Amino acid sequence: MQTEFIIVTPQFEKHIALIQLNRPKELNALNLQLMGEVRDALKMLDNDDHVRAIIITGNEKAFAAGADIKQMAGKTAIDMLNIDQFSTWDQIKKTKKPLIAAVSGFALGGGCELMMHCDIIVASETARIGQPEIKIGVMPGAGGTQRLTRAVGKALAMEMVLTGKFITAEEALRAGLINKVVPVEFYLKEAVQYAQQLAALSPVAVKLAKEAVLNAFNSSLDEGLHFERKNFYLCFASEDQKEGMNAFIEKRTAQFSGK
Ligand code: DAK
Repeated sequence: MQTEFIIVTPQFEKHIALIQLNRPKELNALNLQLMGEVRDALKMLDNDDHVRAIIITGNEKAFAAGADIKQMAGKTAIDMLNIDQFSTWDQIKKTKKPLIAAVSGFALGGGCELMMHCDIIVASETARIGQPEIKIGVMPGAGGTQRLTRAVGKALAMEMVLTGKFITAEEALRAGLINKVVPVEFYLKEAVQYAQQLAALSPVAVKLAKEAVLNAFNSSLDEGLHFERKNFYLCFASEDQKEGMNAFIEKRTAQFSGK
């Protein structure tokens, strides 16, 4: 895949792919082309049978400092409507395989929103996370008001969205927004460790479980339980279910095939 603003490594490690946002001078500001590249890479990796977990990262200074303000500044509402960035974000949201964010430095605006599209979030102690759109006269547009509120609750979400304040990685961890904070030299390694754990499991069960957890945000408890039940039954259609349970009984490590 030809890319200008991201680096895609489909076999970063066995079964693990890496997408690195790569506009360092602009703190990985998410211009339209970069977002299109992320969308296309995720689609490709989601369809690649060798890949079982995908890490998205930036660099030490920035995961991403938000959508590209310079690209957006002169746009009209109709330009924004016609560009239809939502279709790109909607496609990213459809990724079935587990996404792990390895975050260091700034994760702001669209950067925070991209981070929140990931299923597991590892951050370095230097991470600064926020939805500062209010300071440039707009508001979050890619799910920030919804995903952030569901993750951290009304009080902190209001504070972040209405004042634009950044929070530290430690604060994000305490608020339930992220999974782990590590010293800056380890944030990618830690993300790889999560990916290795996931890659060793049944890809079928991981996908179905991810889908069921995400469904919790869109459904009543009863609807969610019903959905979970269907996915639970579906696990029993896989060879991986037989392999996983037999391996337990035979006291050996399961070898999951994704079938
Ligand atoms: N856009 C464009 N360029 C950016 C940028 C951004 N978001 N963030 C940083 N840069 C550029 C700076 O302009 C500067 O470029 P030069 O001046 O060197 O050419 C370079 O990166 C380094 O930045 P600074 O010199 O400012 O670095 P500092 O360390 O002093 O400050 C900072 C770092 C992150 C605190 C600061 O750069 C900053 O406040 N950046 C803007 C943060 C921000 O407001 N982010 C939210 C943007 S709005 C949607 C989907 C998503 C969105 C909207 C719609 N749809 C689906 C419809 C998302 C919107 C947003 O994210």
